[in-house]
Parts: sequence; C-alpha cells; structure tokens
Amino acid sequence: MNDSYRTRLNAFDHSAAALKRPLLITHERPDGDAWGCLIAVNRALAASGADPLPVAFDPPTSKYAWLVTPEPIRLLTRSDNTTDSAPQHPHAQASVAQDAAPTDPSKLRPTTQHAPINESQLESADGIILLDTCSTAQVQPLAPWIDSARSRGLPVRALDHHVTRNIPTDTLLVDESAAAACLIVFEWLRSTNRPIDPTTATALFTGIATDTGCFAHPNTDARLLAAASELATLGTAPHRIHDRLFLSEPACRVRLFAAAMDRMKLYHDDRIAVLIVSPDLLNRTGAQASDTEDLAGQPLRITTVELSVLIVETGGDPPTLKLSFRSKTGADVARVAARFGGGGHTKAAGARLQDRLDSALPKIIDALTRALDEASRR
Ligand SMILES: [Mn+2]
Repeated sequence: MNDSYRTRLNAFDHSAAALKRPLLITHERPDGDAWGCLIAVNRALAASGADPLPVAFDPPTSKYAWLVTPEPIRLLTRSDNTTDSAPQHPHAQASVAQDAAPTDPSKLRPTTQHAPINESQLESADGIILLDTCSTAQVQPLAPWIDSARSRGLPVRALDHHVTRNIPTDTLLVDESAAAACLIVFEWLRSTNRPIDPTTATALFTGIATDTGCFAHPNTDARLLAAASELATLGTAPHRIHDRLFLSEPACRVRLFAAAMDRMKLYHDDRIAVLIVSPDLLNRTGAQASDTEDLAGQPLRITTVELSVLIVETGGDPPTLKLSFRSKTGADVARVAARFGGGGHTKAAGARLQDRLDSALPKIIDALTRALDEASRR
C-alpha cells in the first residue's frame, strides 16, 4: 500500500467518523460486493459508536439472503410499482400461496423481512455514504432525494471502484484498480484499525469472491488474494461461503438452467450462444425472472462459444426483452449493449428492449456477429 493511498484511506476514515448518523446506500439490484460493503461498513461504524442507517432499494435474492437477512438493513419503499426489481425468492417463505397465479408478479412478491423505510424517515441522517456506486442511474429511487439533501448541505461521501461517477461528492475514495469495493472497505478498516468481526469478514470475503467470479476473473490479483488471506484469519470460512452461494439453490432455479440450456441455440460457427427464457418456461419450471441470475454466462463453458446473450421475455405490448450479454474473449459486449440503449463492462453488459422476440432476435445476433468481427480486426 503506497503512502498516497494510505492518506486517502485516512481522509475517508475521518470523513466517515465525522458522521453520527450516516445514511449508507448501495446500488440497485445489489450483488455480493454491494451487500458486502453495506453490511461491513454498517457493522464497523456501529461498533465505533455511530448510528448508521443502512438502506437498500431491493431485498436480497435467495443467493444472498443468508448474509443479508440477519442484518438490520432497511428497505426503501418505492413510490412506483415497478415489478422488475429482484424480489426475495418466493420459495424462501412458506407464506407465499402455492396457488398464486405465477403470471402475476405482485402475487409472487413475498413480504420482505427487512423493515421498510420511506424518504421522510431519512431526515435523521447527517450525511450520506455511497458504497460500490457513484452513479445516479444506479441509485435512481433516491437520486432526487440525494440531490436535494446535498443542496441542503448534507455531506455526500462515496467509496467505489467503478468508472462512472456523476454524483457530486465532498469526499471520494475511488480505486478503479480494485477488483471489488469490498477490497477497498477491507483496506480502509484494516489500515485504521477498525474492528472486523467474523460477520464483517464474511461479508467482505463474499464481495471479494463474487466480484472476481470466485477468484477466476482477470481482476484477481495479489492484492486481492492478500486481503482474502487476511480475511480467512478473521473468523470467516471460505468453504462455508461457497456452500451458501453455490450449493444452496432452489430446485426450480436448477431446473430453469437445465431447460434454458437445453433450448440453447448456437450461431456463427458455434461462436455465439443465445438463451431465451419465456414466461412459459418460468411457469413450467416454477422459477421467476430473478432466478436467471448467472445464467447468461453458462454457454461460455463451451470451448467454441465466445459471446452469449440471455434474453428474458417479460410482459407488455410490445413486450420488454431483458438482454444480458457475456463475452469470453476480446469482443466488447458493452458496445453491443449500447446499441440497444444499455451498457456495462467489456465482458458483461445488459440492455432492455421493447420489441417482439422474432423481430429483435436477428438484430441481436447481427450486433453480436459485428462485435466478433470488430474484435478479430483489432
Ligand atoms: Mn462491485
């Protein structure tokens, strides 16, 4: 750790310590890194006498419920009625009626175990700390509130590792070379001797593991592995985290993966894979749209497949297609997603498209084919 980074960690620590009631926020549809940050920072600040207010926009999916549900995270009640947020898995709660019509998402949404909170209840906060994001688009439900809070003089701090930064902050701790925001949180807490209890260590390890595809992606470096190694001495058990993340799935999700893979189509000399999840497929497997998490990358297991797209058909007229792109080699799926009004990273990106599947599919395959051609010309 060089001196300038250490100085920035200290500055961030001072700015966080100055807040008695920081509002902790992470991005919509939180992943392991987002939850890990929220839980770890909440626990660390609470342990040193602050009264943080951790707020999420979505309840945890079944993958992260074991980690998140025991924590006192509040769930923001949305004024709109969008149904595309990731709901907690219905099978996690016996209270969800078996006979609820699977086509009606409102019936599938169980009541969350996290206490709800609305905007007016956020007024007790004396500052905002954004975690694993600094982007308006990713904190949409509170973006106007953050804006007005800032103009009223509420300090806004952010800790992030993403490139997109369009929320003005007074203290910013960003390291784009950090594979996970949880890695930055770990280095902050460690270098300032803040407490890391076993639960905090588990939360941080989860973020570090999931943002690197379990230490498999190219962003896995010595710095990250050193943090993981230290975390393993702080009371967390990596194999138990693995079991909770990957060996604890509902049967319907595994059935959905099998059914979707069985219907997989390959194009362009088997270099492009297309997976389609229709409402009918969800009905038949008993799964729901949030169960498609991580499905998009499955075809990359095939030697020849360089690009894959998962198309999830949702309702509406014209229907909304949720596109998730994954790339194994040099082809840039962020650019593919951008053609459909979306965005993301080079190897993982997404978009939403209002179109019928039969008219959208040729356009999607064409865009992917062009991405392969562009990559081969580079
Ligand atoms: Mn992250």
